[in-house]
Amino acid sequence: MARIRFPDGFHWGAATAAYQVEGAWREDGKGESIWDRFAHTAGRIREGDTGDVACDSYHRFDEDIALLREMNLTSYRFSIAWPRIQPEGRGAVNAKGIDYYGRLVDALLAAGIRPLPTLYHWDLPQALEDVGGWTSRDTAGRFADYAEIVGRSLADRVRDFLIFNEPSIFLAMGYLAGLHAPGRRGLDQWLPASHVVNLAQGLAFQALRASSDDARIGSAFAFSPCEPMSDREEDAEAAERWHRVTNTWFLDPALGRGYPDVYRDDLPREMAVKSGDLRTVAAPFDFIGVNLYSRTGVSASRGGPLGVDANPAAPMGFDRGPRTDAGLEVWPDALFDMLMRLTRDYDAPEIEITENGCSYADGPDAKGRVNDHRRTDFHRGYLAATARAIEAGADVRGYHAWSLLDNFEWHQGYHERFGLTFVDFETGDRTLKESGRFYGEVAATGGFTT
Ligand code: GCO
Repeated sequence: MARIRFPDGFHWGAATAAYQVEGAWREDGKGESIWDRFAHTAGRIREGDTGDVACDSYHRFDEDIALLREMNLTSYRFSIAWPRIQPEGRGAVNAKGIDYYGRLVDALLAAGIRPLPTLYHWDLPQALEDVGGWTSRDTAGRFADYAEIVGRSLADRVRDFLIFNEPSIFLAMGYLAGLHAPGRRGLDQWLPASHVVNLAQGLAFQALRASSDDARIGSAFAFSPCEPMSDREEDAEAAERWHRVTNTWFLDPALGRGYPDVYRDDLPREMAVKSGDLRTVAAPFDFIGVNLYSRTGVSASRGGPLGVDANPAAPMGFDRGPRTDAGLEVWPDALFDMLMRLTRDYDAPEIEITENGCSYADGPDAKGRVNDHRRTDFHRGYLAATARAIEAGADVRGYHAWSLLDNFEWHQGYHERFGLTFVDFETGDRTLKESGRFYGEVAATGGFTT
């Protein structure tokens, strides 16, 4: 038996996102978001599910905070819905929206829990989409205005901010594959949109910094170590190219390293990069948010714009570890490897694990207990990997389980359950799962025994 220990002051947290949990989609002056529009469009979401009610956290956040307390957690990562703050994505501020997040923050602070808001977890105001969305440069300026409002309203009580959640995912799913809102498809959408998001990130960084000198600012990126699926040289090269596109496309420009040099010569033109832009995208983050679920198997391929086949999930990809219900391989070394690579490549930055978790469908047994032992095993494995990385020199300050609650899992609707808490979507009732109890013990004692 060995004792896994975490440093004193380590942040023990759980994460959610506005559209996935809040519900109240048109209450108190909230504007329509691209996710409202998308989910209300027939055929987009599994079984026609929507986030109209979701976990009803807009009305039930006291229960959410009670769960955080029951698990002894010290950090809550949630996101702010831009269309609650500016219903049309520009102009006048909706006081009721600001008031909602102010009340949430105050209640967290009163419970001794650090608020960690994300400014953008994918719910762009539909009014901005109607005039070009993330492919329009103007959206970057609108996002900076919104960031300024959030800073002005909350920075007196909130110190830690995340700007974006997973730009690589929302752009790939929403602008390349068309599976997420706003359902656009094509490299000619993805390329300019990814540059506008980088511009927005730089401008929002400046706006938040202006609201408070000691704000601690980061973004949460989707990371997944890219591993060649064979020992062929060309697969190794493909894996490295894919790493630079998926893992660092939104990090390197922010840190002054420009766009990863992996693509075609005419890239800057296709992305509509203008002179001076590489200064605007600068965002010298105080910490890097790491969202990580699994590793990605990569092989060279003649098809596809990057000459790469990348397989994070079933039926392709690696399958040495067991698979979660979402088809991802359980592979704790993925987290260790990624933390160490960031530590090496970026000079030991401060890191917060902003998401890590798994989907399993377990529900209540006859006694009402949810014995989701596979989720407990998952967190044991990834937490042990985190502790190992800290010992090896990674500066990891916190860990946030995705998710506090079972919630609306994007185009999969309510089909995938990622929560430490079971949610009955008929009644909204919440039941802490056994994995939540385990995690609560870890948070209370600063470690666990293997
Ligand atoms: C993401 C988002 C979350 C998801 C989670 C599970 O990573 O896609 O940040 O909103 O719900 O990752 O897929």
